[in-house]
Amino acid sequence: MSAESIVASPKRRRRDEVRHIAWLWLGLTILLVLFSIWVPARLMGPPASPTMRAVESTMTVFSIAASPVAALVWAIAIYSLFRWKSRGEPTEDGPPFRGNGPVTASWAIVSSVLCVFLLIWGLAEMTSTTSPAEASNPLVVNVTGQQWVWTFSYPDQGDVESDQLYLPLNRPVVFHVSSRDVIHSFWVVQMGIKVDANPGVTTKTSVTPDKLGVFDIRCAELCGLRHADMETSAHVVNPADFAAWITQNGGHT
Ligand SMILES: [Cu+2]
Repeated sequence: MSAESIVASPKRRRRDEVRHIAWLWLGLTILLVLFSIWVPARLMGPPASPTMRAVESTMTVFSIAASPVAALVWAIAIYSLFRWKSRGEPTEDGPPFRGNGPVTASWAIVSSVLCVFLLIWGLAEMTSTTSPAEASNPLVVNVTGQQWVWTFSYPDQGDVESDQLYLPLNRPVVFHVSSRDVIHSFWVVQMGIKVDANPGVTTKTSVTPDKLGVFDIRCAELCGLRHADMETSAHVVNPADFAAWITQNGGHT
């Protein structure tokens, strides 16, 4: 065996290892991208507002952007687990990342590009989803959290009060959210809105429901023993049915 072939063999082995990890990375990236497209946005049921649609597309885009990064970590971890396993005390350390110029440079560049992209996307989506507050003729609903129920009242409809939320289809709603005791969090799951309910403070959030049906309202802030039971329903109905419901409960439209 010549001197060159003895020197060349660890180099070739290193190249093979890098190639195997690259294939593993590619495979895992494809799997994670498919998962990102199909799973995260569907976990909370069909969207019932433009806000929720924006939230879901953000979840999908962020998951896709994270896929190659997560896949790289998993690929190296899985490969190390099976191929670089050392029985007993390891005799030598691997080559350090710090001294590897191309790796650190590409790591810094890719991370920066990803962060800037996610920041711009996040800010743009945040701006687009907070705009319904300025819409004309919004329906105002006061939301009060207390251990462990939600109460809704309609100040412009004769202070009708209910433990179920009723909303007319396609009309912007502004929620004035508060609490009687501890901190709760008002979360209308399929409408994509969630805001803290603080005692002595009114927080506002808004949404335009654009789908008929019954949706989930939960408390999203641990608030005591029966926090998990602090849930109710949001009923999105036709405007005529909403007016009828208000009248039935002693209010006026
Ligand atoms: Cu709670």
